[in-house]
Amino acid sequence: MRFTHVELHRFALPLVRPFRTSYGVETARHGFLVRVLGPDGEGWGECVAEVEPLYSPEYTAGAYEVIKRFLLPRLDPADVHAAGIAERLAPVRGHRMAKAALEAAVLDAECRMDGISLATRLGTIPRLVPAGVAVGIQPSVAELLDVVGGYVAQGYRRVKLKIEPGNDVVPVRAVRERFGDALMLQVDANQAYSLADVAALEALDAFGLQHIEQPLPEDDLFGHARLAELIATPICLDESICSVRQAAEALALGACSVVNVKPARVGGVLEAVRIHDLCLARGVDLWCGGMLETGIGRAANLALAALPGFTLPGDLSASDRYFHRDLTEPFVLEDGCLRVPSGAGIGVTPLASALADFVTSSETLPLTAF
Ligand code: NPG
Repeated sequence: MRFTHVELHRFALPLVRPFRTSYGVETARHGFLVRVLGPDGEGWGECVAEVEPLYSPEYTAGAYEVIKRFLLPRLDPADVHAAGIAERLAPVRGHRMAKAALEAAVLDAECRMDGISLATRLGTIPRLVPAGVAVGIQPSVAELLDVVGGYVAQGYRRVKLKIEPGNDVVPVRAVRERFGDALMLQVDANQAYSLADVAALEALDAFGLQHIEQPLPEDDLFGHARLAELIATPICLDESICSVRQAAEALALGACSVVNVKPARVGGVLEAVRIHDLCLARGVDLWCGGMLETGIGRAANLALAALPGFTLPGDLSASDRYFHRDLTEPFVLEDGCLRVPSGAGIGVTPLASALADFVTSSETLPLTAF
């Protein structure tokens, strides 16, 4: 496709409730949208990097700068193809969230031009996808039970609790006791433990968890493999897996038996599809992670999660779990599921009124041949 301009729109969107993890608290999403435009059409993507580099080394202002200074100049504006973008941008090391946002916008534009949904392009059909919900660390067990109870009543198909050392066995036991064994329950540690904490992690074996996500530091595949021998709860990796190669490596080492894939973390939805294909071929359970996306990022994640290898509900929740108002028409729960948009591309666009209210600055960058 031919593109002449790229727009970057920074936004600030308050969260309905603070989201506390082992690495910090968030009260609002501060991200930016990428819009590619040209004579052949336009498309939207969302950059999910966080304000501070606490979940991963990337952060919002850095991703913005990288797109402007290093990624856009590498595109040939007369001939941009989503399938070739990753290779084109490969000389720039890392910065996968920045690359993923740009690829997402181009992919959306291509699908819109072809009049097909992103789900169709990825090889599946728009359908209902089971919705899961991630629950931040709460100030007390009573508040945790209230929050989880609200989500269970809404029909979420599984619940993920954020945990940290000292804030694990007690809340998990309380949730299990209140909501029973039928609730699909998993925990996410965001790298907060070490092998020295094996006793606490072993204690979680009593609660029939679907899995524990990323207990140890991201670069410790051997540690995860060792831990897998010491505890019964299956291990899922998130931060450790940034490419299909790393996914294959983690599986080969026995570092995990479940995979979380986030397009942003692995450099784009097309690499995420390669991880899907690997997990499907190996019979490994897979689910789609979330990074508090607005409707723009969520729509793309939903299209991905409609692929057959996504065997577990993802961190894909309705808009009202995150925001009072989304940037797009809201995603709503339908019998514990979210509907993959069937319109062309990601099937949604930002609402002008939401952009007017939540965009804090916009910039238009001409694309010039280099
Ligand atoms: O539903 O989008 C969601 C949130 C799911 O817990 C969630 N995301 O560590 O996986 C995570 C966490 C996260 C949020 C990571 C924001 C990075 C940014």
